[in-house]
Amino acid sequence: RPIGLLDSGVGGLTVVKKIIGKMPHEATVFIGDNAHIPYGDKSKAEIIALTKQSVNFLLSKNVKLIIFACNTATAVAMKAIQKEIEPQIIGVIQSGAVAAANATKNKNVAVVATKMTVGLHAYQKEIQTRDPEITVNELATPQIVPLIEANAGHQAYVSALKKILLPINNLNIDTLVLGCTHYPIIRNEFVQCLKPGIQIIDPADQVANYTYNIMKRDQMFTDSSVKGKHEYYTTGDIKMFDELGKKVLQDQKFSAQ
Ligand code: DGN
Repeated sequence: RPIGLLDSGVGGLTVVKKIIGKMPHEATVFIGDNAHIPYGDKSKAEIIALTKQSVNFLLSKNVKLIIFACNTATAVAMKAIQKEIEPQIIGVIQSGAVAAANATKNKNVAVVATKMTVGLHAYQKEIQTRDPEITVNELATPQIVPLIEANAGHQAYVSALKKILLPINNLNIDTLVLGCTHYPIIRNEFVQCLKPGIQIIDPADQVANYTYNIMKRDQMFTDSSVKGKHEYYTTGDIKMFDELGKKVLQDQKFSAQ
């Protein structure tokens, strides 16, 4: 049985990449709800309803585990939906918070994410549960996802990030969490626009380790003599999804459905 992953768009593919890297024998099914991007500006009820649709799609694919490869869906819908379904759901926020709490030396962290994730203080709560002394500066950056979904290109990303990251560069932080799964796609541009010395946390690294540990504990691994198959679905424009998917996964065999 495959591992299921969902996102509101192509951002979740950054998590798929880490999962495949960590567990190459596992099959995966990904659904990107590109028709309804961005989730970050929608109401809670809308986000829950849309996330449920993607979950039902993944359940129809007989997945053994579901990863919410979307911070917004994790913050809003994970707890409610977990109560209704059998397979375990793994979100990205808890993992990102653990990684950030472990990484910061000066106990001053920033998080960039969608309006919804920031409005719910999802990262602040999780990070401060681990260490109440850590200051968590949260910044909503809704400008970035539409640029990435439109494949806007290096120059567009750099000029947007230069403005967006100004307040972050003026804080005395040593750690920045990419609290939206789209952002690692333009990690190089983040590095270029951030003050030197600030370390970047991609929660997906920790998500892959966490998922591996859960699957080991519950003996959920598949036969390691076969290489996993990967399926990619979108509710939106297949051509665009295919183009971006090939770029994110650097896989010429990537094929959207
Ligand atoms: N990729 C989603 C997240 O991690 O929150 C957000 C994308 C969006 O809907 N704006």
